[in-house]
Amino acid sequence: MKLNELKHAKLKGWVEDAVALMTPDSVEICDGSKAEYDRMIKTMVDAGLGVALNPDKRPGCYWFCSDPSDVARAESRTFIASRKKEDAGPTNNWTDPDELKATMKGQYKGCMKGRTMYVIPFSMGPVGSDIAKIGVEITDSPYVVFNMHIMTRVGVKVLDVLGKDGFFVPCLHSIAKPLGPGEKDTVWPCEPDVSKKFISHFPDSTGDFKYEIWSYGSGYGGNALLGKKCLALRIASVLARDEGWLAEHMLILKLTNPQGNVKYVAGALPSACGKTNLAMLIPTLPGWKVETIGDDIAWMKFGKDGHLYAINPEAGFFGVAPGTSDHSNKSAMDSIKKNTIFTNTGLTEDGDIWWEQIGYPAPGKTITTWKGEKVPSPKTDKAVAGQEIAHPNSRFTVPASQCHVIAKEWEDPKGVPISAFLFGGRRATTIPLVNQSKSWVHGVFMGSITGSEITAAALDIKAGTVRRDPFAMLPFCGYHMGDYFAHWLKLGKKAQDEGNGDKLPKIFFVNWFRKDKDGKFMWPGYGENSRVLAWMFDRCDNKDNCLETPIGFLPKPGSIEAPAGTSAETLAELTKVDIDGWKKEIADIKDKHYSQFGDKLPKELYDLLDVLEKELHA
Ligand code: GTP
Ligand code: SPV
Ligand code: MN
Repeated sequence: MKLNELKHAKLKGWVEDAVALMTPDSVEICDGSKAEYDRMIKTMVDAGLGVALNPDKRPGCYWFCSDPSDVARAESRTFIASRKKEDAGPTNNWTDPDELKATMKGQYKGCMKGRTMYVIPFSMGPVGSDIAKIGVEITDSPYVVFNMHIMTRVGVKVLDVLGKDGFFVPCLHSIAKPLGPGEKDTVWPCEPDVSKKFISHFPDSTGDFKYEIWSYGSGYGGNALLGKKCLALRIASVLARDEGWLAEHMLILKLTNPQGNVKYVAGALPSACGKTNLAMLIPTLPGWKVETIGDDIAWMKFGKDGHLYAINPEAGFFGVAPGTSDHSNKSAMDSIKKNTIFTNTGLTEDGDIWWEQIGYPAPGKTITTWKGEKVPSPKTDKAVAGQEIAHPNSRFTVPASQCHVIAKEWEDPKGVPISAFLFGGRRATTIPLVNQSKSWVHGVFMGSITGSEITAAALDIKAGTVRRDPFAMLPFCGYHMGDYFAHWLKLGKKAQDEGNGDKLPKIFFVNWFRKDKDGKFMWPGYGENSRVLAWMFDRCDNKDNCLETPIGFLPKPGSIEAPAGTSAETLAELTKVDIDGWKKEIADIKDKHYSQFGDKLPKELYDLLDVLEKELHA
């Protein structure tokens, strides 16, 4: 399709302006077809930037490696450029939107020389459904085009829904590597100087568009696939605030108990803290079943019946590769046997992928690392820090429809009614295995104080140290985090005022990541997490399986059976109140976390912190 065939005048004008600014050699409007997908991959493979994997082992699969500067989200280069600084809040980077646009326009000037500009119309959510939102991404990266094909719904059908004047979020993206005459890419093209990358959001611009996303210099993941974190979380969270719904960094799963009763659970865990794994979990508890609705993002609205309904706005999974094995996540391993894009994993001699903790040692004498170096194949699959074969944030991109445990209702535009929320993080100490909130407000309190060890999913911060990541939304909330807490409180209060308080999801906090004094995980995790899901399921039915404590409702002894290999003492340790640990936790929240929100912090939350402090000292 050609540019002049676009029927939507505003869209056409926007693309024409981008062409004038970025001066690509040609322009293509993407149709979302399989032929287009194949052609984009071929462009990269022919240029030597990707490798077709062995079709006997991984049919339809490809291996790509990025520049070492471009392996994860760049949080320090992510901006919420609201008109007023205070609307971005203390947890976001802010720059004046006019200044930022002026800077970025300077960078965008001529940035697509020698390349094709692709225009990708995409839908987050089933095409044409009331809850879906349309975006259009302009990019000069074929890699972005085929990943967007998998992660979103792309194509002409989206333009049909847009019609002549439908709403869309413009998403501008360039890898920032113009080509001179005759010049060819020899490595992953991007801006290698991290300080020149930008992932900018304009949530309330007054120009032609109210919401805009401008990304420059990175071709990787959430920096470049702009439907995901940029649109479906940062911009959508602003829309959700204004329109009374929720856009969250949450997996959605369908849980069926041995009696055949179903509940849907949505869970927020920070990046690389277990959402994909939980969404596809294979229960070790007999008779229980987990099916997947989504693994990263949930959009939720109240239905007329007072229940909160969730959809997964995405169409694929962009999952963390290392740690994925037949033991930890067989459903993911089965899903990625074909038609999958692998980025920054290792490449074996026989044309297959490999990563740390894949469950078997690398075959063959040598293996190619994500940096393209041939090294001796490791004899075990254990990770060795600093000698990674796969980058710790290496990922697979796979269509959700290829997942064997995808729930049949995963694309239902109505969504699924949520019975329980879980929040959690990666905490070596203090935080128990599971803890139920005493009320909606207490649940919001729990979400607001979430702490987690930093993982490799973000580029420029130190992995391993604990930071507060409220609701797992720290890098993804498009406005002031204090207002975000207030939004959650407001939705709960509204439901209660309308007599629907009992239909609100119950709220839980989980921690799979406690460690013993030798640094070993105390809880086996993965499939064994089904024991916690089962306990939560019964809690939703008000079963007598808990004890009230100052921090919340903890499992009654015996209500969760210890998995094989976990002693009763360990389980008791995991489910008790660590009074000293919590005292430290509270001091940290007061001094370093809540203090930054000033009078934007809802009083109810501060009050709960005071109550908790008093009870722990009593
Ligand atoms: P994003 O895609 O970055 O949002 O990550 P995610 O939250 O989906 O995390 P994912 O499920 O991909 O897990 C990240 C890492 O945590 C992987 O290496 C997993 O093997 C590991 N992991 C997941 N669940 C568990 C668990 O229950 N216990 C332990 N010890 N590790 C886990
Ligand atoms: C995350 O970091 O939470 C991800 C990966 O899901 S990315 O799409 O790169 O943001
Ligand atoms: Mn994520």
